[in-house]
Amino acid sequence: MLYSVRMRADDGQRHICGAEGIFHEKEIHKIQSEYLSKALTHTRGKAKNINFTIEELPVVPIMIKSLPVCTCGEDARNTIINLLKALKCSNDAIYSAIEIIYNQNDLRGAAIIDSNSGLRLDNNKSRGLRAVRFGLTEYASNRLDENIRTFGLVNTRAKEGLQIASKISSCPDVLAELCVSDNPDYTTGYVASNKYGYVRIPNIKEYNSDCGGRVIFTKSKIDNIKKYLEDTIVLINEISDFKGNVSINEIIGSFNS
Ligand code: PML
Ligand code: MG
Repeated sequence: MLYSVRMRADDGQRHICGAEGIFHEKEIHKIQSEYLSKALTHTRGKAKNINFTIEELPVVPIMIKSLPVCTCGEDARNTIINLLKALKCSNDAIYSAIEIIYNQNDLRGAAIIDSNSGLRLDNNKSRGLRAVRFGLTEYASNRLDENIRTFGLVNTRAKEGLQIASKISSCPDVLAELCVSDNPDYTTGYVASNKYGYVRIPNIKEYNSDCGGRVIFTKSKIDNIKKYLEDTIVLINEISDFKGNVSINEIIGSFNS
């Protein structure tokens, strides 16, 4: 039997952290204690409320492949803007996303932005929409660990980031996602899309800043996205290729030639 295990922690006022996955019954104890340690030792501060949701999956999950991964070490702001422009997000949409990510420090889920008008479609400023009910098969989890080791990435961060980005991009209404970790000591973020994959961007924010969050760019109505992100159960059963450092021109150029 498979279970969705989710944790969310706050300090009474501000979001501290969350974690999530799909696991066999025999793994739940171990995972719950890992999530508890994460909440109690987080660099955003001391958790005062820690909530767990553990539920048996009511239906068989949709199986997907993770996004391909690369890293672009060029100027972070230019990389974000160039990738999002190449994905046909308007300037208004790109600048509203940057404003949300860099000027807000309490966004728990993802802000949803119309990729043309740049208007924010979800109506709860600090909540956003949280993508939940996703995980990895044991095979995919081991393959992902191997790749993360080979490419010298930070295991927990990249592992969580790639899973959530792969679920979000598998939603047919999503054009792109921009993510900056809200952890003050983690300064690598990404732009994810079906077209260009999961492009990791180092130095995306200042060290010690607790800004961050996720913005999802869409062309459709909020309802379609909300249902998919919150309710559809997605399990990653295959891991796509990993690459090392790739230039922005190679990323964008290889699709336009
Ligand atoms: C987070 O901490 O919530 C976001 C993780 C971003 C991961 C970027 C990476 O691949 O290293
Ligand atoms: Mg975080």
